[in-house]
Amino acid sequence: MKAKVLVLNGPNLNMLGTRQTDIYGRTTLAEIEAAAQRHGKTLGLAVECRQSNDEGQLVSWIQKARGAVGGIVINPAGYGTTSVAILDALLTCDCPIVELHLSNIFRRDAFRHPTYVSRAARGVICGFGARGYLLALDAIADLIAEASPAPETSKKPAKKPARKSKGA
Ligand code: DHK
Repeated sequence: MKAKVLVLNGPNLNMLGTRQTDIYGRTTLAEIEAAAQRHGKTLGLAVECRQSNDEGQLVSWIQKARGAVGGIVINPAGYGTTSVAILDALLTCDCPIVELHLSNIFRRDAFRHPTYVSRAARGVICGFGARGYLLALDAIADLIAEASPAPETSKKPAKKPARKSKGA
């Protein structure tokens, strides 16, 4: 069965393609999601994408994902630096979490980092634009593969020949 990966996008990311294109690029969220789903297929992952401008909605989706997905990619957008609630929800999940930002937040205003989400994330990808989502899926696919037990390859040990009883 394909492992499921949830790709979550926070506030204002529904406006990608027209919003501050010098920073976030011209790729729309629909294009990013389609590319993520295509890339997921090549990695053997079932990618489910969701976006919300509401903190509570994002928290509810993370709660539902708990135990049901093999990994989470999250671009928390503005909630990264404000939402303890999203951090707490992520901390309840055992699966690998990758935090993602289209822009390199470390080259931008200091208030954009650090983020709360980083405390729950296995790693952070930022500054690679829309390509970052594909990199995040690569990372999640590797982490899932590493965590799953390798298939049995060794042959059963050969049976010891039965000992001849004395006098036989
Ligand atoms: C997107 C946002 O909306 C900002 O609030 C973050 C992030 C950066 C991004 O680069 O994807 O600070």
